[in-house]
Amino acid sequence: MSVNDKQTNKNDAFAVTRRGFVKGSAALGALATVTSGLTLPFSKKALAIETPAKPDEKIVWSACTVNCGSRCPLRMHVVDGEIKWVETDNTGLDEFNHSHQVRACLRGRSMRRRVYNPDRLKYPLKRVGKRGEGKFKRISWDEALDTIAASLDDTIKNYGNDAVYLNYGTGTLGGTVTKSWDPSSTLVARLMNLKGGYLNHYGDYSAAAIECMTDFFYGGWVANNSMDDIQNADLAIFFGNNPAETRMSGGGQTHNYVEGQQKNRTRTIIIDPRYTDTAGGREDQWVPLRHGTDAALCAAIAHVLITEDKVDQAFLDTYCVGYDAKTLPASAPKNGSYKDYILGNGNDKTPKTPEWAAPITGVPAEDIIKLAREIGNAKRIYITQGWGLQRSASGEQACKAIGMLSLLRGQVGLQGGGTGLREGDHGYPFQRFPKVPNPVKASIPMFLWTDAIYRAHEMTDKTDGIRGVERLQNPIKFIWNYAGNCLINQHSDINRTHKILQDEKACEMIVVIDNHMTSSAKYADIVLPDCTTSEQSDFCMDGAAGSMPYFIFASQAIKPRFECRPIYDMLSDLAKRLGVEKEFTEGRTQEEWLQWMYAQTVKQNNDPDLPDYDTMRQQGIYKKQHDRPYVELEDFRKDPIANPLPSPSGKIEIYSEQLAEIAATWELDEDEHITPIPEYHPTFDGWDSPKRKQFPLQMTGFHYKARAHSTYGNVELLKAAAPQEIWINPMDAEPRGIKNGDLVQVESEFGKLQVCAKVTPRIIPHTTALGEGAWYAPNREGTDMNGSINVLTTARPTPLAKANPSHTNLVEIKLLKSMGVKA
Ligand SMILES: Nc1nc2c(c(=O)[nH]1)N[C@H]1C(S)=C(S)[C@@H](COP(=O)(O)OP(=O)(O)OC[C@H]3O[C@@H](n4cnc5c(=O)[nH]c(N)nc54)[C@H](O)[C@@H]3O)O[C@H]1N2
Ligand SMILES: Nc1nc2c(c(=O)[nH]1)N[C@H]1C(S)=C(S)[C@@H](COP(=O)(O)OP(=O)(O)OC[C@H]3O[C@@H](n4cnc5c(=O)[nH]c(N)nc54)[C@H](O)[C@@H]3O)O[C@H]1N2
Ligand code: SF4
Ligand SMILES: [Mo]
Repeated sequence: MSVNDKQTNKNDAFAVTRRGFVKGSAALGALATVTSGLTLPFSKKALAIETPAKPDEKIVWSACTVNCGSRCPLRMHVVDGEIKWVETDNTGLDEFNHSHQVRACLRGRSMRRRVYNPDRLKYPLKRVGKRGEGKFKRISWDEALDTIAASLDDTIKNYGNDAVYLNYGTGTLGGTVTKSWDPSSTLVARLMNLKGGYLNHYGDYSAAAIECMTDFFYGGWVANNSMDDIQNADLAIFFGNNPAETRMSGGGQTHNYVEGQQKNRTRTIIIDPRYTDTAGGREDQWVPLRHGTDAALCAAIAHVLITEDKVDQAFLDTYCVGYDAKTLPASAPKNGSYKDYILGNGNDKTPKTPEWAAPITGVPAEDIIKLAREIGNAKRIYITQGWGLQRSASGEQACKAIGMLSLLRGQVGLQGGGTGLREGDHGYPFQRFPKVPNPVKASIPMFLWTDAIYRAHEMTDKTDGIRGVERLQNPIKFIWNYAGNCLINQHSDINRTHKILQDEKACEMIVVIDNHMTSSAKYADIVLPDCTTSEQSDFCMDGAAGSMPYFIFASQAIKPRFECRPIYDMLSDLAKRLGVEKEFTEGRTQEEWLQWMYAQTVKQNNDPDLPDYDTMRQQGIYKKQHDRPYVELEDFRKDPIANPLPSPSGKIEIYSEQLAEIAATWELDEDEHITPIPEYHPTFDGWDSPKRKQFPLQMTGFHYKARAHSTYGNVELLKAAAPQEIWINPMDAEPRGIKNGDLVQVESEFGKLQVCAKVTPRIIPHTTALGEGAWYAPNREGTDMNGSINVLTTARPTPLAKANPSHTNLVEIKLLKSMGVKA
């Protein structure tokens, strides 16, 4: 399982997993190893630097549950029922690979400013203006819930349960009762499934392309060794992976990366169009490359490895299918192997030499050769990839192409090696809120939810990747939007979404459940004000942890503000109106559910160090230590016959017959490529697109330390610490008269925004970069004034996964106002 926002399945060892598969999954790895783990119980080795509480002050353990890939405890200092200040973990030894402190980042430490933010939702609201205008009137909880119940009944009666959709939302995915992702594990899903179900989606904004590709490559979700395994490698390569920003907590990967790299002085190479904070002087080399060209770079590296005889042939013969003619499936063309493609014996007759790749990637041929030789000569190579490069127009190809490098060098299943995919880690198995199965079988690719509002009737398995049924029966008429800002802010092409949501006859009802008046909340018909984590109790987890899995008991620190109610209470009330209250609550309160989940966890783990419920509440965090980093697919490596992969061949499918079948049967556009082996092809809106005449600059996005997506985006202090700005190289800024700090307009085919320029050689020429998640704030002309990237992005999906190519964009930038700021 991956280390990421989507830790659900990893820790969720008692639940049915979507990403985890049975053999070699981290979920089971965790179960298998946790009992042999080295334990550093809280009480024995704690190094508590307790800030003395004032007489009238209480300290309550809470947590930050946002989707940032980490998970942090917060210790709330409460006086007179108000949070006065926020600290973080102060337990455990501050040592690598021991019970280290899980320290919150600057965002979590500013939680007070989110709880007491002026944007806080106070009461249930009903829309009175147009969708998006933000005009609402206050209504009672009774009116809000009655309206929703009536609308749900109507929708189900008039269309069917498949007209009800649970929009993607990750705002509180770190909770258990409050969990907002994946949709099937939310309380909204529980309620809907008791009423006949809802339209499913598969994939997500994070990793849809790599998830889809690993299904064909490995037969299911596969992660990588945990990042602390870098201490066992000679060479570490980070393809578009930036843990210093995307895994910021002290409990997470950035800690493992920094400490592990230091421990072994592991040579580290960063491959990214930007010089990232993860590079930040710790790297040995930065290889800047053009966005969307990793597949070409990897093909050229493979060319050097093959021609210089650095390939682990025995590994490829034993564990893989389709590297060369020896293991190529009978159905494949004779010259269809990966080796044929690389050496130029395939249909394109083009050897993928470094000289071929240089003009595509922007990386000089001699640098590619040097890089390939380093890979060829290292014994243990920890190759890891982030997800930015697969959030691109050909993301499926890029992630598989990178995965190939670890295969060519036979690194899979070895300590200090890995799969070349995204880092995994040990998890602590924790009982989740029980799920109710969804009777509706239809499932859409998550990125196509807006399409399912207005063109559902034409969406089939072969045109739009519909699963479970051949074609959709009903358009989406009712949207639940719980803890998400994807109704507008986080979904691509905001101007398009805006238009689709304007039609109140198309999608008839939108319910938003949030803490703040976000840009998505402005599109709601009914807004329900939710409690924050500080205002209720929950178990919190699902953060990247390497060899130290942990969970947090977050207790209620303050009373609910205004008329906010916890999700469990509001949905229990709605369940009553829908006639399923007994089934929904099973007679338990939220606190009783927490007790139940904890009791189940204690029972199923058989872990003598787990404290009793009340002690756990006092203790706040429970940490478990493993004796070594997590190794993905270790069992498969040891014995591939006894532990086959769930792929059709039981092996790693470099050549996938399933993909060949899809390529032959799906309806694809001229510029869309699905291939059974990983290949590089030019893509729409890529570096060589004809559109560059009008929009000459590539623009990638990135996940920014200022926010977790849009969450924390309304905290002024954070905005000042890490301002929203577009990165542009001096070579591109100068001819446009742009200096550092100047106000610029960024325009794409889809829209316009204003933002300040960061003129820096940390981004390659002809590419710009903008952090995603700023709050959409259009002026009257529709130009966004806050630098919200999705006014510029495309709603066109990737060919195979039908995923969001959020980082593949073409723009032009012009100076609006010189600010006279010195660089
Ligand atoms: N252009 C571009 N777009 C992107 C991306 C990109 O890289 N580029 N990244 C994509 C990715 S990977 C993701 S995961 C998505 C993320 O998109 P979202 O899942 O929408 O994430 P957030 O923007 O953080 O929105 C979370 C919402 O939950 C709310 N919230 C927080 N805590 C609570 C709570 O306790 N209760 C309730 N009810 N609400 C709460 C917040 O106020 C916020 O409105 O964005 C995607 N969009
Ligand atoms: N602070 C913070 N942390 C977060 C989040 C957040 O919003 N804020 N979001 C969380 C979530 S939900 C997710 S899914 C993850 C996202 O994690 P990622 O998807 O890994 O993060 P990104 O920043 O989108 O991309 C990582 C790097 O890829 C680079 N990149 C872009 N295009 C290419 C390319 O074509 N090739 C190569 N080699 N590199 C490229 C970017 O410049 C960036 O430095 O982060 C999580 N962590
Ligand atoms: S935003 Fe992430 S890293 Fe920061 S405190 Fe919250 S959970 Fe931790
Ligand atoms: Mo994500």
